[in-house]
Amino acid sequence: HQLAERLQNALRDGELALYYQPQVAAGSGRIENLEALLRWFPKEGGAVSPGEFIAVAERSNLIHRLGDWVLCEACRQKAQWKAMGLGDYRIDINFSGKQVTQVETFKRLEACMEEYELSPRDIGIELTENVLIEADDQVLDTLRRLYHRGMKIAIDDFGTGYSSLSYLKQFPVTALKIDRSFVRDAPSNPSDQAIMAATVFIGHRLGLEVVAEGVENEEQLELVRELGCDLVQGYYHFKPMSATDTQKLLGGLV
Ligand code: G
Ligand code: G
Ligand code: MN
Ligand code: NA
Repeated sequence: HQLAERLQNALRDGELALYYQPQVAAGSGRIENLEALLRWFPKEGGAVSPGEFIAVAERSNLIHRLGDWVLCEACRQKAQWKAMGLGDYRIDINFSGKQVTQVETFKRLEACMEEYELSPRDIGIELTENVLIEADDQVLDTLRRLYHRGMKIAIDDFGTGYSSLSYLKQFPVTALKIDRSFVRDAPSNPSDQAIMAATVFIGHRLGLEVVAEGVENEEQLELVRELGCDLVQGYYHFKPMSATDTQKLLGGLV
């Protein structure tokens, strides 16, 4: 595949970057955490969206090298910001399907965290429901160990997968991220509101944090606050930003 080849060269030529999108407290708007989002800036050829090139990487084995780059870069960046005294913001990393089939993925994460002298509270993990349900016992044991060491583990795109609610009691998770498809129309759509209210209820009863994704305007913010979401992430507060811009933002807060 031509795109897979371009991507392989991009990895070698340093064309990849992590962007960061803050998650804020729903009530105060205070920045709490950062989600790391992979971006590709080709020196030649057209731009490719993350959705597209991550899917291509998933179909080849490139996803492992790409994923390893992401987790090490996130650890490096977190260590740097920590050393600079730029506040205590956790960086959350996305893991895709194939990565989570291999226990080595989490071993490399732990190795990188050790290399940069990070604690389990410095880095978080985001997994989708479909990915979690396919995780084998070895991976689940590793996730449980990380969970017990205090690492935050979020279910991404919650409510859009194929799994049943029973996994919420089996799997080591600390947060639910309500998919932005529910948030988008919620102000005028009672069904979306009902699903979000139910998610907040079940999440809180299970002791989980609930994050509303894709909040783009005041109406959506008002609603997710009323419904009791703990954290908010979306363009209304911040778009994903380069490391340089994120650093400026965090520097202005200390
Ligand atoms: O940032 P954006 O919405 O364009 O991301 C598109 C998709 O790519 C989202 O589903 C997001 O979770 C995923 N994604 C972004 N960065 C990473 C990454 O570093 N690793 C993996 N596996 N997926 C990512
Ligand atoms: O699948 P995941 O939730 O990890 O994907 C996050 C993606 O959502 C990122 O690509 C990010 O760019 C995108 N995103 C973040 N905030 C908003 C928002 O307010 N509106 C929309 N449409 N996309 C958003
Ligand atoms: Mn995510
Ligand atoms: Na999501």
